[in-house]
Amino acid sequence: MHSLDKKGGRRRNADSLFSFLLIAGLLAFAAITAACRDKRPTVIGILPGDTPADLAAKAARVVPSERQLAWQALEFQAFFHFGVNTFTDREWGTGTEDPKIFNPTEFDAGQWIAAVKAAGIRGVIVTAKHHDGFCLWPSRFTEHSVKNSQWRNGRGDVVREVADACRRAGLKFGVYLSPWDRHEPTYGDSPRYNEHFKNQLRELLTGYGEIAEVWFDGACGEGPNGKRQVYDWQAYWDLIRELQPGAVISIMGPDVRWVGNEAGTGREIEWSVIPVPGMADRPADKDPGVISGLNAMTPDLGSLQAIEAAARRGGRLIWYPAQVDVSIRPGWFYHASEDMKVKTLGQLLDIYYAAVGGNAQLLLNIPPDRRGRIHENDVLRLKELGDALRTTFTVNLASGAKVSSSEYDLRGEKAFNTAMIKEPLRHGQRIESFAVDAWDGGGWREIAKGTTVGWTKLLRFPVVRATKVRLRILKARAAPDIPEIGLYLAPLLAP
Ligand code: FUL
Repeated sequence: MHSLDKKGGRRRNADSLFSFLLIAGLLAFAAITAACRDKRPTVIGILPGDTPADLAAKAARVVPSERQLAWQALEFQAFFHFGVNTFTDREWGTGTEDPKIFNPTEFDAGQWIAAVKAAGIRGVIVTAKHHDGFCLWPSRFTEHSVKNSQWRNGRGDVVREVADACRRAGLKFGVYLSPWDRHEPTYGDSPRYNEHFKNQLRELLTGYGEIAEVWFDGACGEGPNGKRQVYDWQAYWDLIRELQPGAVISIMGPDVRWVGNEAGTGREIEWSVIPVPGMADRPADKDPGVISGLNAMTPDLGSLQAIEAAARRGGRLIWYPAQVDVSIRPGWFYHASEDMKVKTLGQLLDIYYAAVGGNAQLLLNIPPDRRGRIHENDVLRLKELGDALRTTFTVNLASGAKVSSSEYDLRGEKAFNTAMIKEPLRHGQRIESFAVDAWDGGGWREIAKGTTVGWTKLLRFPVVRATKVRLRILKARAAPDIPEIGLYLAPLLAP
């Protein structure tokens, strides 16, 4: 009995040990799988030996970082170019301007934010320092700033007031800090200027609450005999990651790329997965080769052919989404002579549909005037734009539709002229081409088609009346997650 018990007891012990190990093993396996899922690579090496199928599979596995996803979800942001140029009527200052000329008479950051919020804008970026070196905040590291202006007797801080107004209104806040500085005497003395630049960055990153985006301009007009500054990008990026880990670093940065023009047009085919030269295992923010190795103006950046060509040289695939920056007026800064040249509602809608509806984020510049206010003409246009977008996108005629595979039963006949397709990007960007069909009672009729989808694809077409629609994925790099679809009736604009 005893021995039996013992044996039985031992067997029971062995059984429970086995079950314990099995469960522990399964749990460990699940944990490892989950960890791998969470840490799916945002960079994947590509090699000359990779086949087109290998490359498509690799491209489909690159995913955005959390900060990139949050940035993409903003969709539409405002740029504010404001500074000494506003008072000299120039686009690029020389750096020799007297700070006293900066004197907005009715400065009102709340008015800026209300104006852009009316357009549906969700974040803003202010030119804390443009190429002329004049700082809109009272930097401790230069005399060339608001502290030596007449505005508020030198006690004002534009960056603070805009940041506070954003917070009150629930908008994200970001800063443009021009690396090129025509005023700063240390510019061109590379190590000293790099320290100076980091000091200024630190002030902005620690003194104004959450910063959602840091925008580094690539422009430098020094010319052949000009100063040559070697920027320490890695040090700038490390500082941002340390002090504002949620901020994306744009243009001369690893998180967001310039779409390649300032006209408000994106690419018809816009991939967020882009091949860049550099070390296969190096995250984009640990290798400034990302910005030196990519020409953002190249028409085809992310097709499989572009990836194949890049793979022959060796490199890596990174998540590098596009931002479309464009001004509501011809210039970036305010010029009274452009008061009648504010883009029309039709032009702004075209830009919005191409950018936000073309897998990019729209950064629309609205320059405050010499009063320190957004001019009435721009305010009106922003409101018109917001009204048009709200009228269009408030009622989704496909919501509540009965969905079977990718067919949407609209529960009765609906009239629509706009479609929205969204690809769940958490798992990567995969769709290469698609078509939308409507059921006209007797059969399916193609009403729209397109190439890449990504964050959002917006399609406009003549009014369609249908009881059912379906989405056909024609080509994908890997099986895509089920896309979301929206159908809308946009009001017709008066010509
Ligand atoms: C350019 C600058 O030179 C312009 O002045 C403006 O700031 C634009 C957004 O970027 O590179």
